[in-house]
Amino acid sequence: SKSLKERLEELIPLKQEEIKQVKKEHGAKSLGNVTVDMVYGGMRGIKGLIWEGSVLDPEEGIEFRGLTIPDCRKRLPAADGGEEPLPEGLFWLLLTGEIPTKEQVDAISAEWAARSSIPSFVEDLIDRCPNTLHPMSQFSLAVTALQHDSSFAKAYQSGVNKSEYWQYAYEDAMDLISKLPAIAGRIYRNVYKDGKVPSIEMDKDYSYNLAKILGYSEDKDFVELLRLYLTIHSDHEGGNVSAHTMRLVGSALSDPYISFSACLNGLAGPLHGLANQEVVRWILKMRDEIGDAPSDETVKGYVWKTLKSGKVVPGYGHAVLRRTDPRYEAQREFALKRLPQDPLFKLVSQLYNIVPGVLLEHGKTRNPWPNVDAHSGVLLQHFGLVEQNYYTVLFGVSRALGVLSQLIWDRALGFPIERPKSYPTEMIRKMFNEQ
Ligand code: AMX
Repeated sequence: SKSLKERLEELIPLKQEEIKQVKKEHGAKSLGNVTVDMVYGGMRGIKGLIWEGSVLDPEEGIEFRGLTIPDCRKRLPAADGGEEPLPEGLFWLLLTGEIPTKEQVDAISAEWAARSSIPSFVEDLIDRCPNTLHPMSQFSLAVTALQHDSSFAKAYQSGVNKSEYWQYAYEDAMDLISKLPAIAGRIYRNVYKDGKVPSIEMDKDYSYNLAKILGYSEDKDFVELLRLYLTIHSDHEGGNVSAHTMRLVGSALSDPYISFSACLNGLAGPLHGLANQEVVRWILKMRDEIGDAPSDETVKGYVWKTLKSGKVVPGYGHAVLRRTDPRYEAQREFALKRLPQDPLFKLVSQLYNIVPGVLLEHGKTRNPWPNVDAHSGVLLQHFGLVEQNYYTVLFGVSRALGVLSQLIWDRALGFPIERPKSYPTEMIRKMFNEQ
């Protein structure tokens, strides 16, 4: 059967042709009106990006190339003896729009394992970071340093033809994804353990190897959790901070490493990926204050206290979604099946019953339902991965699959440098006062 790159090579001219047609037929049509409120409001609702891998419907949630999360859990290949989808398969799906065979997925696992080693200077760089430097900063710094070996940057310098850019972006993307477990694992071992980093096994899948390097591969349920986790955090269409940053920086033909490093810096913000760390911190604080079997009334009081002190309830709300995040639901199903008695999971479930009502009563939040981050940390806690500051690193490993697959397409489709128009407030006033 075909390799991923071979399949992509066949698909690219078809997509290029499709886009040519779409532009010819619909190029001059409007996608909607842009109001002044939208421009002041973080561009919410402005339809301004093309993103092939996934679409986020406010009511249905995320679809990866038309597949919902329950579809992916049913249809993407699982590991031998496992149930959850292998993220390798999701990467194939995101890139091609096609569901791979188990054989094709196994080939990706083997390729990622084979490309997994990192240069010794990057190891040294990570080892020299003080333990007090946030794991996300170490992550971003190490990814930037990997740029040393970027084939895209080298090809650009040597004057390669535009039509070949995607091939170098592809090689960098594959290398970068392959090296993330070694980087993420080293950071974890340095900051929280004795700094000894186990080696990757060439005949194992990506999630197993990441679990191994972190020190949790003996627990089969943890490995399964990681497969699910890496699948569901991968992509959330193009406008979220991490994805859009990747696209924007890449549009300057910055190579995949430095583009992804920028993406990670965006993911490290507390309103975005860092929310998973904030959620656990907030729940543990709640437990310290009101105990681990609080009444609903006491929990309600704690939620109100957070809101009244001018803080957000982490893990709730979303810029686009208007329902419980299907990524939350998938994790809840996992917990109900494998850790129903876990005391922190019980608190998470209790919050699920209480927080939406409080947020509705509070009346500000457009979406009172939980997002992906309301659940992920508690699952990791259950398996002993209790270091909250580390959680966003795992989110980042997963996000690489989504944003790098799109970056390959960006280069294949020859997308231009991004450059939206901006105005100062004074010009907005003049524009309309003079009418
Ligand atoms: N708790 C309290 N207030 C909230 C809230 C929450 N969970 N979610 C939204 N609000 C408030 C906003 O702060 C805003 O208040 P303001 O008018 O005083 O500025 C108001 O409700 C309206 O906001 P919105 O339109 O509902 O949301 P948004 O699109 O501006 O922001 C998000 C979306 C996710 C940043 C916001 O819901 C939030 O801060 N949630 C908590 C942090 C979080 O869980 N982030 C993770 C999101 C998922 C991800 O990216 N990983």
